Amino acid sequence: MANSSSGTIDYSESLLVHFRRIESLKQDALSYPSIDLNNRQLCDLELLLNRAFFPLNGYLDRKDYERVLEEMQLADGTVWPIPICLDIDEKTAGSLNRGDCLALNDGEGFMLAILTVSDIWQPDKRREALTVYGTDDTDLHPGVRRLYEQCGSWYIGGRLEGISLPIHYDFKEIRLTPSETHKKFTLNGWRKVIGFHTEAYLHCAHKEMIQKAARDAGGCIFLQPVVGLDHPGNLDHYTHVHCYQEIVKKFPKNMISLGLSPLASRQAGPREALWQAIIKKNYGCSHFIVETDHADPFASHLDHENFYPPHAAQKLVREYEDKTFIKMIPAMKMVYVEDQAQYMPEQEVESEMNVKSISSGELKRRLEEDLEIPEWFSYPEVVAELRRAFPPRSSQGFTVFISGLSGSGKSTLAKVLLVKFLEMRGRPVTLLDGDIVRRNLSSELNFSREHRNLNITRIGFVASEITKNGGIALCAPIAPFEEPRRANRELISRYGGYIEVYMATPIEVCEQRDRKGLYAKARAGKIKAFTGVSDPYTPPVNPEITIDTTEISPAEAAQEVFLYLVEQGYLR
Ligand code: PPS
Repeated sequence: MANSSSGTIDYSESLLVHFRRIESLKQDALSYPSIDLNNRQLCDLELLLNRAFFPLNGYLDRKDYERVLEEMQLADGTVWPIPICLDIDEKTAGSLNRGDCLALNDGEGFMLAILTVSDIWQPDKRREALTVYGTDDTDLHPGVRRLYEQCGSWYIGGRLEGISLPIHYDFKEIRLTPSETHKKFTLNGWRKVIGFHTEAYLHCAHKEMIQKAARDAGGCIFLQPVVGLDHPGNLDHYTHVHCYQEIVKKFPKNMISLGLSPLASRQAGPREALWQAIIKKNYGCSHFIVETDHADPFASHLDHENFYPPHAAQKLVREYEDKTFIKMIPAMKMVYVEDQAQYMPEQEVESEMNVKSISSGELKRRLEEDLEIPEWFSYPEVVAELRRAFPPRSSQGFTVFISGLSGSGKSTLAKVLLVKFLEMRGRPVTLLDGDIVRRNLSSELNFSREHRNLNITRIGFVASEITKNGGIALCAPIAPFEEPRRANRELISRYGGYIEVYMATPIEVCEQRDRKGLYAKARAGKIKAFTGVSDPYTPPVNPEITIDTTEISPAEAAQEVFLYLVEQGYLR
């Protein structure tokens, strides 16, 4: 910013200087190596560039990283509980040196920032897992699983120079940066602002709880839901934001502001809550509502115990209030008291009062079965959004994933089902038989474990798109390994039904049939790594349906699948 001779600040000149600098950065960057960031990394980069991660001005170097792990502070003593480093693969690490510049791009190769590398090192992931998450067991904690399985094995630290914030085309008006929220709060005359962070759908009880917290603290509310990690075509994302937009309308005027946050959650419980508190402070909040099970990987999972002890997150955020300068407000559970037709804090409920609630599992069931959702529980506008996004099972798409040995009856079953579904004319149907896929989608793949898994992941991706758009995907590959089957289940069940059918026909029967003569060739050593003969087949862990076609006809096998689909509400 320059001072003109009249003593006033000349903003136009300052902007010009800024744009010139960006242009020259971009020019220089043409000679730098570059990497395209994944969604997770883009979230971190956006919050580094927009200063939500203040005081960080880039990725942690090794000294800061070590201190963050051990003491939850940077090398200079500033509180910072979560390591923010750029993870890269070994090859990229080998090509970089300290002092090098690296261009950071989005998924389309659009340049967003220049990183001047100050440190490159191989982190001890076990230590990071133990200190940040409290365990190094990948089965116990999804954050640890992500660290081990999805993050590169090398880290780089260094200063960032921003060229552009990641580009978003959706909900631009509520993607507020910290400087924009500060400005908004000041213009509204808000001095006390209560930050509320969420990833969940909000209903009446949440609204009552947030409003009560604001009233008690004498402040206004900054509702900051998390968005950003989902596939851009994921309907869930839009439903979430539309629901938040509806719920905001239920608060008194000029009391609440909505801003989306591209935070890549670590699900690290207390540490994450403290991190979020610092971020909320950077957005201009004076208070922060912390849940009993804040950032727990299993928060609101009815069928899974929480990983962190209850209230641990609240305790930690409170302990650090003097250093973070943001006050912790414990989230209060509100329940609906029928006799009084109103919500009240759970701790104030007396034994003779009739309390009502609907769990998230029950809400899901009511949506799936098209049942009533009462107005005391949620607002009609929110329910309408949810009904649009989660239609009853009878109009959802689904995938029937048939896995089993060659000759076990997969293709025959898939073909009978195809004909039956086409006859019914309810939903569009697509057959992804092993042979068809190998010819059209995976022609370059061989039968190594890696290529088989890639083949199954591709099938899963196509099936997820079909399911998302309300169709039926019939998949019939051998799919001999559990990991890609599990990944497909996770991906597809987000969009509709996933029905795994295990063809348990014994190998002796398959081999006896040997319609393609492949078993004979495999036994003679003419086909290498043939499933069941010289390559393993791991049966599915928890299939919805198991069928042995030794004694039953294809029509009977198809009938079993039909009965299951009717019983589960996918077919009427
Ligand atoms: S996988 O493992 O799921 O990727 O296999 P898939 O894509 O279903 O392909 C299986 C069909 O390929 C033929 N074939 C082999 N199968 C198993 N192992 C080896 N080495 C192999 N080589 C070729 C075989 O005809 C399979 O078809 P189906 O319909 O199962 O008999």
